[in-house]
Amino acid sequence: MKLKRFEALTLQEALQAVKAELGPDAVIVSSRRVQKGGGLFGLMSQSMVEVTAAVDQTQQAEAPRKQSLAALAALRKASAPLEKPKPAFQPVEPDPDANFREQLKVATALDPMKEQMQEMREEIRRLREEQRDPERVLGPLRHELEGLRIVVGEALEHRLRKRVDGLPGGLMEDYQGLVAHGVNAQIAHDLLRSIVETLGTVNIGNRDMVKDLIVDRMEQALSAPGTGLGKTHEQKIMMLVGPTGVGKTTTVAKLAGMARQQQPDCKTVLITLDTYRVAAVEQLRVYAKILKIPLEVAVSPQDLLDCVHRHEHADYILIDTAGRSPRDQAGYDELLTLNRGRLKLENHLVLAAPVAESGLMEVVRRYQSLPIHRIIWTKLDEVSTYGALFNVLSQAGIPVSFLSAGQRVPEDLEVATRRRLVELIRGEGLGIPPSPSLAGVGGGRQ
Ligand SMILES: Nc1nc2c(ncn2[C@@H]2O[C@H](COP(=O)(O)OP(=O)(O)OP(=O)(O)O)[C@@H](O)[C@H]2O)c(=O)[nH]1
Ligand SMILES: [Mg+2]
Repeated sequence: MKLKRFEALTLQEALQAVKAELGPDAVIVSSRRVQKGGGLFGLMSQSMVEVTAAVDQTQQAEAPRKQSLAALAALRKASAPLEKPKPAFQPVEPDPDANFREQLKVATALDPMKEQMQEMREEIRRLREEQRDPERVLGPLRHELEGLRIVVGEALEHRLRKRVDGLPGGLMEDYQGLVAHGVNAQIAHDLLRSIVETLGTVNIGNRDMVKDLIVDRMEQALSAPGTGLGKTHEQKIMMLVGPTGVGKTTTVAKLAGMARQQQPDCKTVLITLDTYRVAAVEQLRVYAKILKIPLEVAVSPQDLLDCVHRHEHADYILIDTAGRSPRDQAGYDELLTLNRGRLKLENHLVLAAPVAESGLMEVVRRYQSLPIHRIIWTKLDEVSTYGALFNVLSQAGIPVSFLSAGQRVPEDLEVATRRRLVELIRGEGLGIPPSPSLAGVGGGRQ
């Protein structure tokens, strides 16, 4: 067996060289692409094909004999009489080049596939390396994200600067503080702009003056406060209305408790109109029992009138109503009917602080024509910013009567003042002191 290596620019050329030197019986052992030459740093290197071929030397030694036999046969064929009849079946002469041609065909087909395989191997190697070192992939992504963050930050900053156009730099912090607490950007801007106009350029640098004026202006933007339970010589009939689950019944019980604590000589009566919800009456009955005050259940406007007449000497009549969605027209019409009757009702719309500002405004718009005399804010303990309250109140122009910040009955209720509201809106906290609740009623805080 003889082994020999051939190099050529193309595979075909290399195979021709193999055939010329080793004959058609040569077998291709391997073929591959190699870079050749190129001098310094391989700059001028060239891609070549390297073919290793083998041939059985005994066969090769027979080649000249085969050639002379073939030549003899050809001579015989030429000298044979022309008329010799052809046999019906002619044996096929073995083609000495067939094997070689077949090899050439296979090698030609394999050559591009080999290159593709090489590329795939390279890709797999690269992927494996990336897996081993994810930072190589994540690094550029991280840089891109950082770039985006900077661009978005700059765009926001630009918007903010445009919006606070006209505000001196010294008020920027106040502006951002109000907006961070949920005060509408436009409302905050208008408020601070009015302060700039009042203080002028001389006093705008005086932080104390600025702070006091912010508080003053915010208080002015809120309607005159409610009077709490404020004892009057007239009977006070307070009716709590509002969407479902906002804390109407709990607040009615808290109000009854507050009345009892603050004015022990006053007589309070509870009336519930909520006969829709299972256990609604029971819920209030428990509180009435603990507070030792009467509870009436009214099922119609006439019934309500009769109840009130029965308790004409009571100082406070607190009415609980069924929760109504702002889209419940029939329920709203019932409340309208009550208000058009002979009773002088003071309607307190109960709003829960966790509701989105748009939802709060929808409720206010819905109930406005009752009319709403006061707003009670509940669940203040469930949110951390109160800017939305300011937005709603300054648009609606309705005073706030009470603030509720917890489930404890009657403790978690306080009379609203404008100062207190502004404190809350400016982020100065709830600060309601903890105290024991009515024995186990109202689902007090754990
Ligand atoms: N965290 C917190 N929960 C409150 C507050 N006020 C009421 N709740 C709770 O809110 C839930 C609903 O209170 P309810 O008084 O039944 O509400 P409602 O408006 O009468 O409900 P409906 O009669 O079904 O419309 C209860 O679990 C109360 O304890 C509050 O200020 N803070
Ligand atoms: Mg209720």
